[in-house]
Amino acid sequence: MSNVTVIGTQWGDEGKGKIVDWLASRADIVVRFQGGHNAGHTLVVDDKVYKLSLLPSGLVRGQIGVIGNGVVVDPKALMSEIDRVVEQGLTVTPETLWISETAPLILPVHGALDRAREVARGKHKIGTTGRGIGPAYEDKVARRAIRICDLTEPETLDWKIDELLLHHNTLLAGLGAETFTKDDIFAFLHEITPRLLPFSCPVWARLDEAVRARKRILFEGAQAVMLDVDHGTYPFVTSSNTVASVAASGSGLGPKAVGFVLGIAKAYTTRVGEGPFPAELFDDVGAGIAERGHEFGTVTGRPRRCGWFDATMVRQAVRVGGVNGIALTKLDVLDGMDTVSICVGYELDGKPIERFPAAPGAQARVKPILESMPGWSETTAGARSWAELPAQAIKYVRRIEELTGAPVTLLSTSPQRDDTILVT
Ligand code: 2SA
Ligand code: MG
Repeated sequence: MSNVTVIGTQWGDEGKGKIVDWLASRADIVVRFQGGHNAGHTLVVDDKVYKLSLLPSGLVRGQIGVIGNGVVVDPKALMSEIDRVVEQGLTVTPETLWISETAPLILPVHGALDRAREVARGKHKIGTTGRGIGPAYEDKVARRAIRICDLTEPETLDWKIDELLLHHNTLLAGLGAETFTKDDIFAFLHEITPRLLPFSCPVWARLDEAVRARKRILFEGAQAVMLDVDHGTYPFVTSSNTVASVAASGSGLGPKAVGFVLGIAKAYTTRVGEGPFPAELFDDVGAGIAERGHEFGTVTGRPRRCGWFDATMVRQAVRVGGVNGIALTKLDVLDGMDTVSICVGYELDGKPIERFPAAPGAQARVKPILESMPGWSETTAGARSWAELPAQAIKYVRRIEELTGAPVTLLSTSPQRDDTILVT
């Protein structure tokens, strides 16, 4: 098997964790390349449930886990996540977890600024996870981030903290939020350094060696294409690129490393946070999907908005994300519905359009064009072969393939790892 890059094709929570876990047994190394602890991946292994935010899912199966330079690292969140999984019986050592020495840190100033800004935005709030992701990426691009390697040089930290606080305290004070002192930041860094530094290494060099040794790499995307800072529903997006090409730059490898791109799509659509969602359901049908699908955020526990499968949006994600095949998840949540619908296009101000528009006003105004088909009464939950699926469910999957322009190569029928059908 060549390398595989897994990305979300909707607004996140497509079930990437389970699929990555399923694929992890066929890989040697699992790499996170963007995002931070705003991601939430749930893995169910036998009777154990692992909720991961920052740690690569492969760690659960004993593979090497890598946090690449494209990830923003909250060191305290990382340490408590490590403590939690160690308590559940996993082993996490510098041999099994490699963290890029050039990854930027998320500091308490970032979370404070993220939350203060959301309050200030009022009805225009983005609905962020409040974890400081946006401000940390801003600092990276503005060249003022404190990176893991800086922790080895107290003299560098000294002037970088001054620069950081000059910027952030001005903003925080302007928003009426509490400011930070140099001592606060030093104390925070002092506390985390001894635990964090042993994991720090030149990830790019180790991965390059791994590629040369023909090790198989699985890249684990977080969030999804519609939350991509360039290609998503901007400004209601996260602050990183989430498309497959970033697997290379976010880990320090060349573009060929990306390999097969598997796009994860839920059999319907969900979204947490604010922003446009053309196929959203506001009725009992949507509430039923939310209930049967247990649609609550892994990280913040927020209820997710639910709607029909939006094939137009997934087709767009397939195209900009470079998706070669789709893994369709949670089909069983649609079991027992009389009819199921798919969004096959949009109407903007009374005219049909083929693409999701770029401007926020137009994005909010588009109306879905729905196509309905009979549902299926039989259960698909736990099916392990194509032959076990009801005919109508197969038709639904085939229609999704036609409309999105990508083959469904995997089908997941429950959170359990083995309830996965490889479509050949
Ligand atoms: P942020 O915090 O700056 O990245 O938020 C910006 C937007 O990105 C969305 N976002 C997410 N959407 C779905 N799932 C995410 N992770 C958690 C999960 C969510 C949770 O996997 O369950 O627990 O609430 C995630 N992370 C960021 C966010 O909703 C904003 O729309
Ligand atoms: Mg999630």
